[in-house]
Amino acid sequence: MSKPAIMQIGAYPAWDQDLLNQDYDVRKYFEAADKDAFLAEHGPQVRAIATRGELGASRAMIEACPNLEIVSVYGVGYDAVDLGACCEHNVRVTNTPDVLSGDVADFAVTMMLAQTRGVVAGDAWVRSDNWATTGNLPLQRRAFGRRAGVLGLGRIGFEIAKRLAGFGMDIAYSDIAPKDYAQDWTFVATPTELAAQSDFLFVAAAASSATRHIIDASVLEALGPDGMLINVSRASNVDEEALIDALSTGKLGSAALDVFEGEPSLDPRFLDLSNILLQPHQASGTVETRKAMGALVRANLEAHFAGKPLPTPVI
Ligand code: 8YV
Repeated sequence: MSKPAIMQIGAYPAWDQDLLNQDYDVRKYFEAADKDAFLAEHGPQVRAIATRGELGASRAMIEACPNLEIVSVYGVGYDAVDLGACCEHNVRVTNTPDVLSGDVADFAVTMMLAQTRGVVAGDAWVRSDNWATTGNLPLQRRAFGRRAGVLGLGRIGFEIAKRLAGFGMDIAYSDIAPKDYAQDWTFVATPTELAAQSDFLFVAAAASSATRHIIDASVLEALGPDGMLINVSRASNVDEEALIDALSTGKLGSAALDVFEGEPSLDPRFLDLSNILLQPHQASGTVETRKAMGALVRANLEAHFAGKPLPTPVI
């Protein structure tokens, strides 16, 4: 039997690529110089799209594949997949929830600790010989015992809050409604109120049109000159223009970002700010988690082509 044709939107680690190549006739969109010509040539044969969270699948891609049955996302976030187009064309969508929550939460807490204790600045201090010539690194701010807010207490937000509890922090969260599994933490109705009672504000909400710029100028102002914003969700959840303004005028103390509008490019003004920690969208980037994500992408494809229930369906 011939292998089903798959359109792959972005690169995967070699261990995933080898296994995908074994079972499918893989057409690599990301290697094509002329994307339109690629879609015209391969689209009609494609039965599945394998993509990544931040790359998704656009309406143009979906509609270029009239025989498309499923989009399998390597990532928990599926905001970049045009779900409307998928529904219209009867295309299933799967993602990779749960397997990455622990690593993303670890990384959010790592960014908080690194930024509040000046870990990156400390490394530069030693390397530039400032330690010997100028003296000690200026004093930093503590993490333990302070106030944390988590915006979006889903799978990842819950893991972040659990870790923060270990630092003796006073934890509040905001979500559509209070969560019955969050008895120890304070529910706050709005992002602005949450920011006003937080020293560290973690953004862990799944991105959608409803959450676009949910972190706006008023939330940043409420977080204040002593506050820190940590974003491990999607850039669209934060108004970057307002963030750059708040960081450069001192209305907001500092920020730590793993995600950017237009990544891997980013607004060059971020590079000129000393009160921000910049990371290359690597919160889920461990060998262990990425192997589990790749396995789940393949498990969903395999189940689909075997006519079995999908392990982690979105729609
Ligand atoms: C990945 C992600 O970095 O899970 C998501 O939604 O954005 C990330 O885990 C990405 O999908 C891998 O490229």
